[in-house]
Amino acid sequence: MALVLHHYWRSSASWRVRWALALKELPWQSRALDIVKGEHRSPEFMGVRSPISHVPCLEIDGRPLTESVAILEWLEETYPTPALYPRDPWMRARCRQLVELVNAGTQPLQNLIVLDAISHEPAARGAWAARWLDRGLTAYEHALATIAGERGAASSGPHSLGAQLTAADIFLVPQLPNARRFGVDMAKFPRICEAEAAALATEACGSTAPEKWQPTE
Ligand SMILES: N[C@@H](CCC(=O)N[C@@H](CS)C(=O)NCC(=O)O)C(=O)O
Repeated sequence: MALVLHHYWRSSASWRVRWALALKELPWQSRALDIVKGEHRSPEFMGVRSPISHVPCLEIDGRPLTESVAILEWLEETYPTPALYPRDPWMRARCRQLVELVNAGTQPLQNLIVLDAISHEPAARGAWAARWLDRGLTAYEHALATIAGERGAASSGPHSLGAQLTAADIFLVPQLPNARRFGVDMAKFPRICEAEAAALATEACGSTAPEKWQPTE
């Protein structure tokens, strides 16, 4: 199967997909776009690959698929091991809840197109992004405490859902450089920081991090 990923090095949603591909050990071709330069708004990209002009887009044997949740679920169903979602239905639901806290409840509010609509003044953009990142991470930290209570304190951590890295971590961790960049006080989120440290230490994560994909010029 030929996999071609259209992505931007600093896009959190792009990092999710690079990471899932690495975990599944799938080879893929890279098509880098610079969304700060507006390359994702070209008629060719919007017309054929991503009508909403978002990265990432994974082309699967020439068929373009956007939305990182849909991409991860397709990868999971097509290449089930190693698993990105827990098998237990309740923990699977919890995993999807954490995924959506980031995907629907946090990331869209600090997206480039939203910041452009809010203000072109850096301080105002930063305050807006920090506000919604702080809200989303507060909810995520709270959810981790609830889940740990359900599972028993002994089984909590180091990852979001316990011993195994899951899709929840793959959505959470790429959001955190943005939170720091916009000045969110990460000391308020000890479990999130623990999950981040554990995820960053995994082999598959390393090659997929933004700095590995940052253009040299
Ligand atoms: N829900 C989408 C979000 C995609 C998204 O928002 N991508 C951002 C980069 S992280 C983007 O392309 N932004 C372009 C813009 O704001 O103009 C997904 O998970 O794939």
